[in-house]
Amino acid sequence: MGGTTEASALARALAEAGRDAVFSYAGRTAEPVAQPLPTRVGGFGGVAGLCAYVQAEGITHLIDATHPFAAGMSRNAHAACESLGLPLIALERPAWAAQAGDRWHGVADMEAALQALPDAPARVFLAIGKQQAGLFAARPQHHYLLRLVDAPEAPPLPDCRVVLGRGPFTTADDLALLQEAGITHVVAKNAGGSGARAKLEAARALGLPVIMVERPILPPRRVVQSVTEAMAWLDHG
Ligand code: 3Y8
Ligand code: NAP
Repeated sequence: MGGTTEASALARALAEAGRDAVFSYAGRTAEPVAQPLPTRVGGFGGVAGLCAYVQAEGITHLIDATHPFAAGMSRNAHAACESLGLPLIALERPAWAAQAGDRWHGVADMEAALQALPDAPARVFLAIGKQQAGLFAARPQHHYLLRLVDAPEAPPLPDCRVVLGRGPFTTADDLALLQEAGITHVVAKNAGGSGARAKLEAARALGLPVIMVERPILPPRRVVQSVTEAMAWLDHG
């Protein structure tokens, strides 16, 4: 189950090893990056749909390489594998940790991120995608810079500017973006990994505060942090 840089790296390793595997996208973006494996796109239809798919396809192992904030998918994968007795591991990168010079304000969820913004008008880089951007309409006094994968049908917020980008991003580009947009605050999810870290490096360089949303709590499952470990698990279970 893909949708991350690590999932794409795992797909390459599986293809190179000639393993019988299928890659799964939710279908959130218009043109997801092509994978070197047979690929399915779209939801399964909840836990029951996932169980039916696994049985119909004769799936023997499930690797949840979804983004740490794809909590619904991870919970469903865990429930389906529990009920079927199917081997499951998560391929998950470590959370980011604040470094010297970082000005992070940790919050539990996106609602708390909204509350953490100042009352006085600010210029906020909302690097959280599209699905939760609407929450920030409750604080219309700020200017929002949004980075999305696909162009939205309508502006997601009253005072906003949208830039399009799929990532992985570079520090130089994010530094230029934050400076040129006169950003005063960054809102980010603790995605971990390398694909979205650039904005944190840029914020540190500019001394900007980052409102960092912690990861959702997921059910206990076996987690590996590298493609090598995931491949070894497939070979030895
Ligand atoms: C559809 C597949 C690869 C995978 C690349 C990673 C890196 C770039 C960073 C910022 C943050 C954000 C967002 C982000 C990152 C990687 C990785 C990662 C964050 C694609 C992809 C799919 C999605 C879905 C999309 C969400 C959105 C989130 C944009 C492909 C590009 C903000 C998460 O328009 C929408 O509805 C977008 C929805 C879920 C979060 C949201 O709530 O809006 N990802 N992202 C996957 C599917 O359909 O199953 O289109 O090619 C994958 C990647 N996104 O192979 O190189 O590994 O994390 N994705 C966040 O971290 O906050 C961007 O802009 O700084
Ligand atoms: P989510 O809220 O956890 O899941 C909602 C529903 O979307 C799931 O119940 C499932 O539908 C479907 N779904 C999610 N991921 C899927 C996958 N890989 N294959 C098939 N169906 C999937 O999901 P999300 O947070 O929107 O994430 C969607 C995709 O974007 C995932 O691939 C994730 O890795 C990627 N992504 C998400 C984020 C993020 O910030 N959330 C960031 C980067 C990449 P059914 O119930 O119908 O099966």
